[in-house]
Amino acid sequence: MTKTALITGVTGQDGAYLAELLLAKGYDVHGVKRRSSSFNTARIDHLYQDPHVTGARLHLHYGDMTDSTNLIRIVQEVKPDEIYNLAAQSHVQVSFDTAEYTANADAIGTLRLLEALRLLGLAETTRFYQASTSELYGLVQQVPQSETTPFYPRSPYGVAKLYAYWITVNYREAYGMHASNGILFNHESPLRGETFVTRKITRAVSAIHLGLQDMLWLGNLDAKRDWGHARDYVEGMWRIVQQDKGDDFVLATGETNTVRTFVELAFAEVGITLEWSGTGVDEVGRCAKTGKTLVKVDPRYFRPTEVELLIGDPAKAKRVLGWEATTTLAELVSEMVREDLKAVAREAESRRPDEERPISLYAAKG
Ligand code: NDP
Ligand code: GDR
Repeated sequence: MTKTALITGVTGQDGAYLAELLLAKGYDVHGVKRRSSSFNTARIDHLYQDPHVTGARLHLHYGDMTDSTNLIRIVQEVKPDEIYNLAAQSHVQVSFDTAEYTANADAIGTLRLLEALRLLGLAETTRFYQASTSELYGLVQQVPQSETTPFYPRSPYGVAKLYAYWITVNYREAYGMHASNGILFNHESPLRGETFVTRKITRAVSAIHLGLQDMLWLGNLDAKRDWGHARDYVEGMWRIVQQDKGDDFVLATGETNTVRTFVELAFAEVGITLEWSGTGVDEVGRCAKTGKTLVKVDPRYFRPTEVELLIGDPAKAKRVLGWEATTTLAELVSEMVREDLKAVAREAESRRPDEERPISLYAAKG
């Protein structure tokens, strides 16, 4: 029997990897995408199948997590065996500027989907996966962080995701739903959004190497993150949903590194060794060979409240799901820089000869 999955957030990093995985497993995949004034399907264009040709297995629906009737209609039409709720305003810093919207999409949006399942009589048949996050841990209580570590979110994003986490647990307990939380630590890839720190770094390193950008501006270099590869993590999501019962799992590598280390590894990929001097907002990273300043700190990227240290304990996932992260940080950085060298070069080629626009507009953003 062909299984049907519905993915909200299919146009995002994880949505793209998950859609690819589920299609390879023979699923019919339905994705929710937002209407946008410019194309927003670049990450899944390679998976797109002409709906006029019979046998197409990827189907896209316009929708939004803030629109209850839209979500009810999509769930009614698709009647999925599995829902992967990945849609979210997922940028922590942006959530301080758009706190209400973030709560609406990330917290109440999750409730809307769960309620749609109840209203449509699908609560006992459709399995539900919630994209929970290590941002729930926030202010350090204990490390490494596991399924039993207390939560203390530090941003409107983290607080919205806390609601989504608990409403998922509550619907599992109240209505016997097969509903699960994947508490995923940071996972990255060449498809990562350009304003998250890893991709901002690998794009900037590529543009600097190609002579298209002078400098990389960053915020807190001391923050520590447990970084894995998105491809590994979507496999974990699928395994969580295949369990006999809904449950909550941490997916992480179990290793942590500073933003500074990520920057060093990325520059090393293009043959540049960095030397650091100064502290706090005066810290700079220079090319050891030429002395040229390549990295500076801009306090605009500091967060009102920061999550300083994340390191996950994936023991339960290993024991129950047989899941383990397979990509080292060095491999991840290397793949991201290699792909960005190609992407940035392509972008540079496509510019008009007279165009002054900097290659990396992201240098000045998130
Ligand atoms: P992205 O930001 O890359 O993707 C988010 C997706 O959600 C995009 O498809 C986006 O659409 C969509 N979206 C945003 N707002 C809405 C809305 N109101 N209605 C419908 N769709 C919406 O995130 P990731 O792929 O990295 O993450 C997937 C999920 O996992 C998110 O919920 C995130 O919070 C969570 N998470 C991510 C982690 C990570 O390290 N990547 C770690 C832990 C949790 P559009 O393309 O149009 O913007
Ligand atoms: P995060 O990811 O907040 O962990 O959330 P992000 O890459 O944005 O930040 C990681 C750390 O790097 C520091 N930092 C900077 N961050 C950004 N974006 N830009 C900068 O210039 C910069 N300089 C330093 C940040 O302060 C932070 O400490 C991600 C998202 O995918 C969430 O949706 C997800 O839930 C969590 O990971 C797990």
